[in-house]
Amino acid sequence: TGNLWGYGKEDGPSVWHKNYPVAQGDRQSPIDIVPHQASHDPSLGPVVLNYDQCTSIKIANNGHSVVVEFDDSDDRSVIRGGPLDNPYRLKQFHFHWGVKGCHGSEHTVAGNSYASELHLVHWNAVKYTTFGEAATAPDGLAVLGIFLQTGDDHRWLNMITDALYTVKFKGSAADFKGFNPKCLLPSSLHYWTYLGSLTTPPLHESVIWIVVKDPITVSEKQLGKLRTLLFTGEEEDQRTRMENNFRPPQLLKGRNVLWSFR
Ligand code: 1SD
Ligand code: ZN
Repeated sequence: TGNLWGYGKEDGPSVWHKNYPVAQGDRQSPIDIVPHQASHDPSLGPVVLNYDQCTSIKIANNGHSVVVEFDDSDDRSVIRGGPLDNPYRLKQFHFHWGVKGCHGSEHTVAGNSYASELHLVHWNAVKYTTFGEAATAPDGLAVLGIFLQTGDDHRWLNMITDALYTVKFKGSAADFKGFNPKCLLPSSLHYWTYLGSLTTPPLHESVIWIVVKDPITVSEKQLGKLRTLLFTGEEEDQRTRMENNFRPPQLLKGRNVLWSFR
């Protein structure tokens, strides 16, 4: 189909290095977070999210995930604090998930996977003029990662899952205004942080990762709705369900993981 990469047998994470050699680089993501090997950094403050009510614009299927995009033309929705030297603007959020409950997150904790992982992607608009420029700079992006475990229904995730029928096919998009992702976060934002990369090609080593320790809870039924999305476009004869769209943990290569909580 002319796609350079995907999550299938022939185009999945194990072959990404052929087209994207940085896949074998020194600061790749995700990683396995081993809590007792992480260092406490008492100078790390809390992360603070200033998310305005009204900056979400649309929901889209980009062929790899479902993405909610934001108006990032000003500082109305930013993350600050923690390891960040200045505010980073919210650009979009998306999810990674598996086929059945036990796998699906990208980061793992002491070797354990969660069912899914939410990524809120922010960029450094103080130092860089466009998202694209920031995405190739070592301090260009800040991604907040939230684990999803299975259990009860998550009240606010329904806002997303109810809109999925509009973006079933790759390349489809629909209006999605006024959604504040704050409702998808756990009550504590205690986190681990380390320097890494995008987890999808082009795998740029430009991300300050902030991975939140406490998961949110969503139901198996809600995850099932994510799995009704398709990797494929409306015009393609073959239909492939969107699932297992996660990259497995990469080598730490001497990096330090820091934590902020007690
Ligand atoms: O998978 C996303 C990808 O869709 C895109 O959003 C990219 C940023 O341009 O980020 C990656 S990830 O590293 O946040 N998984
Ligand atoms: Zn992601």
